[in-house]
Amino acid sequence: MGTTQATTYCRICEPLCGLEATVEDGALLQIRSDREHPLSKGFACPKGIAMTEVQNDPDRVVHPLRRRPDGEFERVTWDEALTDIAARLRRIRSDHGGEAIGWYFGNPATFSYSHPLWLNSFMAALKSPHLYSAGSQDVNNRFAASALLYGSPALVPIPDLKRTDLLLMLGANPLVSHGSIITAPRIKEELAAITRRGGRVVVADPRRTETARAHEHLPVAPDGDAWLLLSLLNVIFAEGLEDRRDDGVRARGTETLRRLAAAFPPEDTAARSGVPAETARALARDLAAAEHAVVYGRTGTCLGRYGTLTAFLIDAVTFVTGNLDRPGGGIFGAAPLRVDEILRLSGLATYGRTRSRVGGYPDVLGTFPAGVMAEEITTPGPGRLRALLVSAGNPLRTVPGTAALESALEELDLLVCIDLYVTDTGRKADYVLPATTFLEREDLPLPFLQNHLTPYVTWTEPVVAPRGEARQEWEIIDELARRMGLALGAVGAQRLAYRMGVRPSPRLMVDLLLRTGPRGDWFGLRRGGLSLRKLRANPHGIVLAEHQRTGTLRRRILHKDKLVHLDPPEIVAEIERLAAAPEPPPEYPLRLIGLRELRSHNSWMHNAPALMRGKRAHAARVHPKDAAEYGLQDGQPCRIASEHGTVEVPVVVTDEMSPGTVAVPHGWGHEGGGWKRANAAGGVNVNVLASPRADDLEPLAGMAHLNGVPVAIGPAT
Ligand SMILES: Nc1nc2c(c(=O)[nH]1)N[C@H]1C(S)=C(S)[C@@H](COP(=O)(O)OP(=O)(O)OC[C@H]3O[C@@H](n4cnc5c(=O)[nH]c(N)nc54)[C@H](O)[C@@H]3O)O[C@H]1N2
Ligand SMILES: Nc1nc2c(c(=O)[nH]1)N[C@H]1C(S)=C(S)[C@@H](COP(=O)(O)OP(=O)(O)OC[C@H]3O[C@@H](n4cnc5c(=O)[nH]c(N)nc54)[C@H](O)[C@@H]3O)O[C@H]1N2
Ligand code: SF4
Ligand SMILES: [Mo]
Repeated sequence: MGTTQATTYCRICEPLCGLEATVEDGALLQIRSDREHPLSKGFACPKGIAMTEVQNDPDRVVHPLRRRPDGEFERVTWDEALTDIAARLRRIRSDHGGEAIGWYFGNPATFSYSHPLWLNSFMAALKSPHLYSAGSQDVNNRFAASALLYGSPALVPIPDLKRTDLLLMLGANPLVSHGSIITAPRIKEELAAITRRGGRVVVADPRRTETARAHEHLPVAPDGDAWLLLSLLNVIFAEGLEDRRDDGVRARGTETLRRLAAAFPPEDTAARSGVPAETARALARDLAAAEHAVVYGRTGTCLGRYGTLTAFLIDAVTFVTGNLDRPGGGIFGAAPLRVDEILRLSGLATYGRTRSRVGGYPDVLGTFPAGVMAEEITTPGPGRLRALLVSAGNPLRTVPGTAALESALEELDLLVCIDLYVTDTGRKADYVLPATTFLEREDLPLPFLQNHLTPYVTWTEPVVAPRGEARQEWEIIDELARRMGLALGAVGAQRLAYRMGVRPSPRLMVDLLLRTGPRGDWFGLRRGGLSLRKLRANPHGIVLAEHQRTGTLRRRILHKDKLVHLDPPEIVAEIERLAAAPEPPPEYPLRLIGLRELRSHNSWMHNAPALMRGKRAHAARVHPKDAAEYGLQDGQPCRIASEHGTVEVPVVVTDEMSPGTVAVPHGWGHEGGGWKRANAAGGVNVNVLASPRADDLEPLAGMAHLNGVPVAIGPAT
């Protein structure tokens, strides 16, 4: 067969960097960055390069596995696995209804265009509300805030880095994460360019991160962002600094917001936000005065107690300073496919249409918070969750309250994991089904198209054949549905096709959507328009324009009055809850936050040798003052206790931390059934410290409380 080269793109994180794969005799030999990719231009990070080692990992699951009573896994055929799983699901469905069957999909699922579509169809066909995802540990608050502000959870602004003069970035570390809810390969350079042209990047973070070091660091208290943002609004309103141009999108409720913000002068919020009053005042004035300014927040602002409120306030500051939907501000990207339209028509763009049985949380894009899963399994009554499918996720390392979830999973009648490995979660499963890697499947970056800083579209074919018997998720779901007698169809056309006995492939659907989209070729009616064929002829992708269009928000808002809503009652209630927030318990005087590392990716890349070189070890970071006060020494094990659990992990003493704050990366402490190197890497699972309680989630989006967790520290015993 010889050696061939194939162009593709990385689907580990959001920049979607271009990759070149070398394939020898049908197997992946090497991955390099794609120099001809118009946006990543030869950049790829160590994780993307190390994907070769995941692809070829001897520990990978490449055949269906069934767990034996002794806990060991044995190889079975696809037919045996699917026949038994379908029969058990059918039985559960006839005894308890489709609502007894649930699905948790993890982060990598969203990087596949076909996987989410098919699993949504599957769950819709079952009429089951038990859909969970990594979103409640990540970004659902952002979607909820957009639903409240714009009437659509899918309208999420991205910071226009290429044209802004002042970026206030809260709780994000793009020099390590490479950017999230924005697709901008080479984001480090985009940020550097802001300062190079005389602008500023202010990084609000309790830790002096890699990004903060490269720019202006504004130390903040964990979970203090809502206080800070309200005080910025306070100053802007009190000093009459609002933007008064009337040519842009308009809002309702400004007076209510002004009244609410009046109670949060910077002098009063400083103790909670960690930002001195004078600094907050100056920042508010600078944001108002800048020609182009934007506020952007990511996971550091999502995983606290007030995630939806914080996301709402982020856009509110961008709006009142006249920067929403304007160049250099918060802009709303568009995809060359009608993504928001598709979501809306297929009934997937929901917020609060239904409520969870346990906890009563509103759905976000049809999903409930993963933090209620454990109690949904253990709480008797109609709608009790009895069977769970997990695809591309490892909830026993990523969802809060691991111990409770782990014992709840034992109570299930059936647990099936679709993954690349027998993970920490997979080890508990009745079946582990082998999924293809992204290198083994075709793709289009569907949910990320509208997040591109530079409008762009690409398509990739698989670069290698699936190893062993690995299958794509949509194929597995399709086959399972067939054996269960379910007609899939999240999108109307798909449902119709199924009824007529046609099983449309995702490829066919995407070609249709591309060709009939805003830039489509309309089957030849528009010359040079997009089609799958055109994308296939351009393997490095196609840049569609220099910038995303602005001035489109009014048309896209789904509130009937076409106004931005600055006074939703949910937000008014959250501000009242914030104002009444109790002081944290004195027994747990420190705050635990997360930390992402360049060579880790959530919980799933610790088995790649290239990423684990140099005796990498898990550690907690604390400030020298705290180390001295609590008797900790650099390199020595320390004990971290919360109300919910305890871990012991070596400590790194560093003044990059704010005093009173402890940072511990998540996704370590493996005890998977397959990945030996990951297991041997040691470390601890920090999510045992997070609350397992279903009533302990953020009320508006069910966000897990993973940042700002009250903890106590001391030497390990
Ligand atoms: N304490 C704390 N917890 C956190 C966070 C935090 O900051 N702090 N961050 C949260 C965030 S933002 C996220 S996104 C979540 C992630 O949470 P999860 O998505 O639950 O977990 P991952 O570690 O991303 O695991 C992904 C799994 O998918 C598998 N996989 C990879 N590619 C594929 C594929 O193509 N198909 C299939 N079927 N499987 C695949 C991997 O082997 C791995 O087992 O963690 C959250 N948890
Ligand atoms: N190398 C690598 N890259 C990744 C990932 C990975 O695991 N490894 N994960 C990917 C995923 S799934 C996601 S969602 C993105 C996340 O992308 P980012 O959100 O940019 O990544 P984080 O490094 O988690 O940045 C969060 C920052 O918030 C800070 N922080 C914590 N609490 C608070 C707070 O209360 N207020 C403020 N203002 N800051 C706070 C933390 O110190 C941290 O620096 O990264 C993606 N990219
Ligand atoms: S930054 Fe790294 S992991 Fe993320 S898309 Fe690019 S190469 Fe892949
Ligand atoms: Mo994430």
